[in-house]
Amino acid sequence: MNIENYLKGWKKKVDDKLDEHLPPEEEYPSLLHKAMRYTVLAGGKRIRSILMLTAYSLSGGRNFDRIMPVSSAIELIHAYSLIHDDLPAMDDDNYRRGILSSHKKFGEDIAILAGDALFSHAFYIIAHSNLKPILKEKILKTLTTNIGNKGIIGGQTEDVLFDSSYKSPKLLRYIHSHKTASFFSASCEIGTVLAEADEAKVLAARKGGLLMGMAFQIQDDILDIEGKKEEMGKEARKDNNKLTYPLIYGTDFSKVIAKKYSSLALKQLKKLNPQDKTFEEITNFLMVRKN
Ligand code: GRG
Repeated sequence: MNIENYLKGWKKKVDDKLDEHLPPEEEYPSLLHKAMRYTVLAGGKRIRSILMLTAYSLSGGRNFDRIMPVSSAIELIHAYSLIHDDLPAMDDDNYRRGILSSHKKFGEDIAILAGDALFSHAFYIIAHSNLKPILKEKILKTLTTNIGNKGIIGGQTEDVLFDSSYKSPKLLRYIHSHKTASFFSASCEIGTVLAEADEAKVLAARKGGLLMGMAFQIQDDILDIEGKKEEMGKEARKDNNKLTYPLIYGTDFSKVIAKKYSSLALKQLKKLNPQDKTFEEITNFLMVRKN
């Protein structure tokens, strides 16, 4: 299998569904809808969705049409977190996905509202999907556990509160596992839940996703140091006041740690389908990514 074609193929399907699920620009209030579509459709690897879809497929799921709304919901929540993360009160970033960040394009007021609207639209899409009620309930539990105070927002809170006089490895692990890895964990877990896989597989997906998310965020920290703006679609060297793996362990050792997390992730994710190599290929791809 050619992993780049695999990722491209899924990205196209995810993008098409997003286009369908987002309100049209002309619909009143038009500026809000323009801003919602602007960041979501600007690009993005769609990696969380692809992990969900891969976990679903490797756990025996076949009804992709039915579950695609969940991929849209995942991407809308992710885009919401990016828009809010870029705001001056957070990371204050001017660029995202190769274009001006939402608040630079539309102003802070509309960017905040677009983020909020994307967040609620994600749940609207799940609520209106054709999934069985029990599956809706299960995935909502997983999603809300991982994106709220016990997940992304908890991690983001410690990220913004970081004070350079307290460089603790334990705090670093808390920030990375919550700010980023919890959403990876939720995405993999949701794939297995939608495929109605057994508990052992659901647990393996949850653990494997978390470990993969750790590797991903460490790689993100390294890219901030070594990456190029044109390739990343956002400014580099923005993490100077952040608690990162390179800050505590240096760049070279951070690469070793990221590899270790990747191989631990793979050990778990392999349990969904031991013969299949897709997760191995995705993990390798993520380790050499340039954005
Ligand atoms: C929306 C739940 C929620 C929270 C709002 C602002 C905030 C609170 C959280 C920020 C969390 C955040 C943005 C973490 C960074 C994670 C990260 C590495 C983002 C980049 O993800 P990629 O590389 O981006 O997958 P693309 O553009 O490819 O989708």
